[in-house]
Amino acid sequence: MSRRLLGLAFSLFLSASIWAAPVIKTSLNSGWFFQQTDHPDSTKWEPVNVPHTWNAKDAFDDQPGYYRGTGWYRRNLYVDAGWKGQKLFLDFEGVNKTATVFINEQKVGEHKGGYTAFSFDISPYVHYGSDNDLRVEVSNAPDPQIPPLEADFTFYGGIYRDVWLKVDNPIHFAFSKYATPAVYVNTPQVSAESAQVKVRGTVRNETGKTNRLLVRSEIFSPEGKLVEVLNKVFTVRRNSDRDFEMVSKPLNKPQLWSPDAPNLYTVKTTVQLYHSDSILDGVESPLGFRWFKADPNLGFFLNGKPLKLHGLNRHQDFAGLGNALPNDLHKKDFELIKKMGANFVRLAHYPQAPEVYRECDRLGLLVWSEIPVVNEITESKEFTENCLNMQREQIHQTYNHPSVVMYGYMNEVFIRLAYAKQLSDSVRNWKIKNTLKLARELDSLTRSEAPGRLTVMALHQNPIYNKTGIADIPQVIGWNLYMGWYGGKYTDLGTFLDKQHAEHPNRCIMLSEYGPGSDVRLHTDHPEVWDYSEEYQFLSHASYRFQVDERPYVMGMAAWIFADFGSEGRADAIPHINQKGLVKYNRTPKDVYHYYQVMNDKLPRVAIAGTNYTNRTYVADENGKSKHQVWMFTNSGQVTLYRNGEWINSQKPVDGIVKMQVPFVSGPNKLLAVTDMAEDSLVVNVKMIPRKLTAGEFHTIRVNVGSNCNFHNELTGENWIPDQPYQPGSFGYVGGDIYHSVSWKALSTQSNIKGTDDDPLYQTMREGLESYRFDVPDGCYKVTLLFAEPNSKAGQPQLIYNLSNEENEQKANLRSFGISMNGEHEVGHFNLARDYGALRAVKKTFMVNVKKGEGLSVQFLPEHGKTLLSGIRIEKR
Ligand code: GCB
Repeated sequence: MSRRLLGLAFSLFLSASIWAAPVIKTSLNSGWFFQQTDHPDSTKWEPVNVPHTWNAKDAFDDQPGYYRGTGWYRRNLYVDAGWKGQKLFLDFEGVNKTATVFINEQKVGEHKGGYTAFSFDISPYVHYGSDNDLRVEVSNAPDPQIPPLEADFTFYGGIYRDVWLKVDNPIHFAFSKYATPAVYVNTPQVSAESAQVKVRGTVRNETGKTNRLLVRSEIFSPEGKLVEVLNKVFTVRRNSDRDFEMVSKPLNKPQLWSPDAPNLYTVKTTVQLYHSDSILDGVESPLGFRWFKADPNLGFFLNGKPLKLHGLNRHQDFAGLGNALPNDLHKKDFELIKKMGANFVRLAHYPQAPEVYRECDRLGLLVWSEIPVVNEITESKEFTENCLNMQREQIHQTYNHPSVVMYGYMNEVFIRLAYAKQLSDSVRNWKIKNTLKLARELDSLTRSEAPGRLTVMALHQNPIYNKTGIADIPQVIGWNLYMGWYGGKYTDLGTFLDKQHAEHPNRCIMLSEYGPGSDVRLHTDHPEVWDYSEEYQFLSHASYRFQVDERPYVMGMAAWIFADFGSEGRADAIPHINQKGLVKYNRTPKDVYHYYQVMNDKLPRVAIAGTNYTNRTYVADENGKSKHQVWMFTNSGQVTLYRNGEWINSQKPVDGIVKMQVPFVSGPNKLLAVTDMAEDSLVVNVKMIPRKLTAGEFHTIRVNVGSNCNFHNELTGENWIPDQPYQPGSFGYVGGDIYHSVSWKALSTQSNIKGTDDDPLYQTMREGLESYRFDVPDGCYKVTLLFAEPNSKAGQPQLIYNLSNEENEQKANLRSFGISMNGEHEVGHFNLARDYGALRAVKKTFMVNVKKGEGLSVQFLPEHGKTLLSGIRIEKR
């Protein structure tokens, strides 16, 4: 053959086939009807579309618990007469947590586990050219055989991910097992010089005839150029499966995939009858050329170079929607994560929607994906089988995504055992033995199903994992460390990590969770643990960041957590929500998000903290100004700050943070932070209360009693300023102590205060105070006092073992006191628990005339137990 002809043959060989998806794949998200019941009643169907959950509201209301039971879905499915002879599949991307599918009242199949996809062949059950009744019985009821058994997140029930109908040729890729994409792509050899691609899969021939088939994989570059074609011809006997495998020749200088350059190739694999042009089935797979490893001393490597993993964990729910998110919202999350400069995401604590993995491939985010074996296991064959099956499903469903580098299978699996003090040694040892057995099975399954990926497990801070040896099973250990929140100080992190590294020098470790809770309504100049201020949150994150970066052996860190998320049993500053997010539940960034954005940027940057706190109320000093902290984040050497054009200070950052005292003035304060290459500005509007309350005109003052924080009500715009001891001429408390929750040693009740959305105002309080004083000018005042009885058991019948103490117990639980205003007795026997119940927001308003320059004094007169106050507002009438 002449050279020219050879060249022509080659270019023909490399030309893309006319590739149109041969299958019909259509979404079935619309037109469903739903009933929250065990036994559907034909009159009570409510129209819904999926994604749908039945817990979007009840997991956030004041009633404890949320519906965990059965829900029924139904919809009509018209099946085209022309589809006769084709194969029909129903694909569910995720139903929490068991699903039983029926067509025309016949059971088609059942799936266990709420976070992986499943697919059923419905061809034998449908009537062609006619309507069909599709029903799905879903349950999120507790089931000891299906993980997760319990965890710090809400188990929303429902068909909460997309549903698809696929109409396929009887000769097709065998995808229904584990609902896989059916074609597996990997790179048996890859370097910057060259790479080979392996494509394997299974073809199913359901025609009843033996067929000779051609499977063809076309590899397209990120620019869409066809770079390689693989062909395989083979015979598949009737009604049987046949595996195939093709390996490419080395491809020269592949464009590598990485967080900085997520070059994504595409592999389009088709099957056709040999000697026929028409394609019977086709699958598109992502392909990234990358390689990685973990080293116990040098951390994580990607494409031969060390890469510190900087990222976060992500739960899948969203304010108002529960877990039923449209893909657009999943996408938006990952764009925000990328914009923060993260290169790593841990999908906690379960496999997430297919769209999530696609986004991570596209954006260049390295992924740790895991199955939800959280806190404890059930020691049973069925539980083990369900775990193994989930891990198989997860791996098969996400195998082709270059973003996935780690597969996890347990999170803090000994946390219940570590706290179960009453267990006998033999029961404890038995549980440990069984948990280790499950870990080994899951680990070896993962290694064999996903060679090349790293196996990983996350641990809580407890010696049990090292003592039992479970921490030696996976290839990577993630530590979930909350020093500076659940105990210790945030500066303790490095010491702990160094000790682990010294004692286990061959172990690859990373920080898989860390971080305190915060509420954008709470701000302070004096951050403290458990105050939920944004300031405490970013200070601890910054310290952690630097402690990890200083240690090359730590592979990286994943903050807990990208966004606030639903955890029904919690009582953070917003009940039912875990508020450790870097962004709010609705994705509004918190300061700490901007901190990471600055630190992750390769270009010089500076950002002023306080974007959620631009309208402030301050108490002026004798010069009419008010000095407060301004915090700035920078990756540069020095920051200079100006306020309304006036130089304030120049300073170097510590852990990426610069803190300056700024004398704020009444009205707008334009802050401008400047580094040699970057700047940022923020306008802070200040309402000034004169220090001497009689100076100037007095309007209103609101105090967040018992708290170091300003509380900002987002609806009314009101600020409740931090508490202070009484200062003559001004205001403050007299006597008493800050209330501390006994169980949490926290500054607040850590309880849901019913009847309000301003929980933080009521959660913090002073106990035992004698009075609250305001040296206000004469006049008529409306005084509003805020209270909540923090003792959840107060007022309830008590189980009293020691009868002789009965009277004392009752008195302790039923505190009562009197209230007087400037010596005028207003209320006696004020008894919160008796009159309102515990943990209820109570407001009491009084009108008071202040005369003769005596100021206003609210006195609390103890009768039983300690007096109490959560907040106080004084308004001049
Ligand atoms: C953890 C858990 C995570 C919790 C988190 C927390 O260690 O792995 O599921 O949500 O702590 O906020 O306490």
